[in-house]
Amino acid sequence: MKNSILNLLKREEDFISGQKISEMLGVSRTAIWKHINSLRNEGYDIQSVSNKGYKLITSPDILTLSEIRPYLKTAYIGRNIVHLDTVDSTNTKAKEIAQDINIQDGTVIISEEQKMGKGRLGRAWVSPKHKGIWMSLILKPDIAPSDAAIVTQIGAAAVYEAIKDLGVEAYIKWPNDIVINKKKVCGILTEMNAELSRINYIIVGIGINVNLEKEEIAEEIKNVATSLKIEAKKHVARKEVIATVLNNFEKYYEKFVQENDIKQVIDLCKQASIVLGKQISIISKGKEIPAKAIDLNHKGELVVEYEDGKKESVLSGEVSIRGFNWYA
Ligand code: BT5
Repeated sequence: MKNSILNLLKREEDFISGQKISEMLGVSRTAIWKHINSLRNEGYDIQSVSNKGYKLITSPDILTLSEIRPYLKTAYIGRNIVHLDTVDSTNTKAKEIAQDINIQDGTVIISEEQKMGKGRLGRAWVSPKHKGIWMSLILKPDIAPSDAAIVTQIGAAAVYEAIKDLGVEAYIKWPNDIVINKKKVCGILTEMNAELSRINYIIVGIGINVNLEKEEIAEEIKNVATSLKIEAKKHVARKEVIATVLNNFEKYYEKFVQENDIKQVIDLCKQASIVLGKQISIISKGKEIPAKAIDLNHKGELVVEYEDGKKESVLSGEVSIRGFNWYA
């Protein structure tokens, strides 16, 4: 009911009377008044004038479906949003939710903050309240488990394009980082629950630093992290960025799962790559092996050439890579 009232207020440019809301939605005026107060507590600025009714003045910067929907062009991704004020990790929450086999494909878990955000290999992801986008997509594709890694590249391409729309030049650091001016603005953590030949679900966790000022960046990541606000030099609307990421994501993801076509994504990831053509070190099982990054194949694997001339394609998740002097 609260959402229906909010949608009415959003549609109406002028005041709308309590009487009219009550008739349209079939609720008492006392109930409307209660819902209006609850919306005010969430940060909606709603003016009320006797004999005129209610008028929405401003909406808060929160990432509920009501706020994101006006910008969303997807058929199903993000059409069901679980919005949380706080959580340990949206990926962990998404896994819990995905246990329900009836959960809608494309459900997105979004939290205003994470207390224990996760990076890869047990690393932590710093996720302060209202300052970023911390979300996890639940996907149930009918693809082979061995093809799942490509979904990280789809996520990277989707975020990269959304950042480009802000007029900021970003790069993709294979396999799961987006960097601006050599600092990380986004990380992606893809997790999977599968049997040998069948995927039960994939969770794509996307973390984007949005409205952090330089001095708000946590001490432990100060030298490696940046935010969209720092780079775009302006406040950035999180809801618009989320919608753009989901719109882009669905476009590429559908092409992949329906037509097995990943060309556009790979081309984009190659074009935006900060890794290709560079000397890197492959860090695997505690060992650093120098190599040159030469290509990204159709599976989203990085093709490298070792010093002895041997070539190999490296699976995401299997290794970490570190360039030289990328992070100041
Ligand atoms: C990643 O891991 O980059 C994957 C991050 C995924 C985060 C999202 S948020 C929503 C969803 N729910 C979760 O719990 N996780 C996902 P990795 O490549 O391992 O990088 C981790 C490293 O990035 C850390 O060791 C830090 O050095 C750095 N880091 C941590 N927080 C950061 C931040 N907010 N911005 C930039 N760098 C950060």
